[in-house]
Amino acid sequence: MNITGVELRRIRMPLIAPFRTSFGVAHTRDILLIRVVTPEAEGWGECVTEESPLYSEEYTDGAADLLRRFLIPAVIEQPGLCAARVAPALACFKGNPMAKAALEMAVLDAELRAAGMSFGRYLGAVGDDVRCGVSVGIMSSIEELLDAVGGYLKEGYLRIKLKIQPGWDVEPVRAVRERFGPDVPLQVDANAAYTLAGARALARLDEFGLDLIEQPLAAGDLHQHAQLARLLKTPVCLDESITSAEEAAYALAIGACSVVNIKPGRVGGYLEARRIHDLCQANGVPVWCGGMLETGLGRAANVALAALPGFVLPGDTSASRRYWADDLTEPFELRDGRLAVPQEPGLGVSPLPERLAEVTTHTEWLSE
Ligand code: OSB
Ligand code: MG
Repeated sequence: MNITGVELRRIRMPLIAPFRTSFGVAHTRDILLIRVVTPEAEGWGECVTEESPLYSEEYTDGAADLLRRFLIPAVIEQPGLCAARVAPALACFKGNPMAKAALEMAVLDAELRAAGMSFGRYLGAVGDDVRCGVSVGIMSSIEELLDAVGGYLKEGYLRIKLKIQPGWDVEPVRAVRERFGPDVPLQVDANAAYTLAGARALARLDEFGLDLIEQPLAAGDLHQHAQLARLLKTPVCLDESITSAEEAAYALAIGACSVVNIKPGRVGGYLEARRIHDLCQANGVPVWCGGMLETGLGRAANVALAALPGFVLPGDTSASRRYWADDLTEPFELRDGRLAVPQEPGLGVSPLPERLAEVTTHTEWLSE
């Protein structure tokens, strides 16, 4: 496959409601899209960086600069490029997994559209739908939280994830358990807001029968996570800490976690994400698909990934309307707590032209 050129496009989409985590609050998403053009087909990539480097070191303007100056030139000059060659071609540039993942996703989409094969088929999906959970942000009151959780349960979500931080942990979890009962699959995500010194507060969550606690400590604190895991009954799951299959193998070997959240952007792409899945599946470690408030493009690929057999827990693969009044693509809709895996070639969905035009704030064309 020879790349004719690449478009970098910025879009701005308002979230249906603000989303608050321990590291910040998002009202809108300013998203970088990549469109790879080849003689046979076009492919779309969605970069999952946020506007500011609060979740990880990457941020959207930085990713755009890196793609423009280094990553896109390095792939455009490769004759006969395929998605599997993208990561090796970019390996000389340090870090920046989200920018790299977006470019690999666009190349893979073009390749698969040209070949008439879906993402799910290529990645190894089994079954034609996936079980979905929902990530519920930090709210300004317990009442507001209970309303939100009640609404999501009514829509059919199969598990609830509560964002927590010091001061918003035991009380919201207790309130959700009291209102909705012990049988609702429930988990929490701290986005690295605690230190090992705060382990006592986290141990107070043990009585609520949570399925897991996600990323309680800083991304680099693998050994502290291993210590914490020994102090808690609740299984520890890592998100921010797991940046590659190698890192996942190490984290599992030292007992830093017993569950893994797989986000393709965080690990440099769908191919590395699949390697982490394979590693975990071979070791009997449950995984689930995380999310980064994606549009229908990223959602399509995540749903395909989440259909791999080792994804035994419901993902943060929520329906379009959990995020957007109008998605960029045909909306993903929840049926019996599930989203359908797209079956058409590539991502199986494309931006709706009018919607794309409406939300675009900037475009830029790069060619050899
Ligand atoms: O930690 O999983 C996270 C969103 C943005 C950044 C980090 C996280 C999240 C979510 C939302 O929890 C997941 C989603 O619904 O896309
Ligand atoms: Mg997380």
